[in-house]
Amino acid sequence: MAIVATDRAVFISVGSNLGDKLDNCLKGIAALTESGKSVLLGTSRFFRTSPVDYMDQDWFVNAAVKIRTTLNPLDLLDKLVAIQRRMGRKADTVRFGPRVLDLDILLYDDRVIRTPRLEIPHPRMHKRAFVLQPICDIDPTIIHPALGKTVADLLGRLDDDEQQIIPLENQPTLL
Ligand code: PH2
Ligand code: MG
Ligand code: MG
Repeated sequence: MAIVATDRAVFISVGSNLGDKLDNCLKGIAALTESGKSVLLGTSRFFRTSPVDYMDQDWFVNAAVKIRTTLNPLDLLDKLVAIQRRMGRKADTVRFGPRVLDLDILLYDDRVIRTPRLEIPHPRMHKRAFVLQPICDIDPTIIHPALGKTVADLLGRLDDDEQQIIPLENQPTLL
C-alpha cells in the first residue's frame, strides 16, 4: 500500500495598520518561510480594509497565505509571535487596536483546537470579510471544520455592510 503524505494546509492571515502597511505584511510573509520549516503554497490579493471591532483606528492592509509546515500549531504560534515582536509590535495596548503586524493562524488542516492560548479555527474568522475574502482568493472550497461550511458560503452569508474591503490597485508579486 502506498503511503501518501497529505498536503496539510495551514492558512494564516496577515494584517497591518501602522507604518508602511504593505511592506510590513510582505516582510512578515517572507519571515514565515525563513527557517525552512514552512513553505509558501499560495497567497491572496492584498486589500485595504476598514477596521473591525475597534473602529477608532486607521484602515488595514490585509491578505492571507497558505503554507505547508512541519511546525505543530503551538510551535507555529510561537513563530508568529516572534516575527511580530521582531517587526516592532508592542505587547497589545488596546484589544483589536492598531498593530505593525498581525499574523493569525486561521485554519490548521481540519483541526479544531480550543485552548486558552490558541483557538483554531480562528474564533472570529467566519464574521470577517477581511479574512474570508483572502482565503477565497486562494481556495473558496476550503471547509471551516467547526461550522461545516465552505469559506465561500460563509463569505456569502455575511450581511455586514460596514466591512469595506478593496483590492490594492498595485498588487505585489510574491511567488
Ligand atoms: N485586526 C484586528 C481588529 N480589526 N480590522 C481589519 N480591517 N483588519 C484587521 O486585520 C483587524 C481589524 C485584530 O487583530
Ligand atoms: Mg493576532
Ligand atoms: Mg488578529
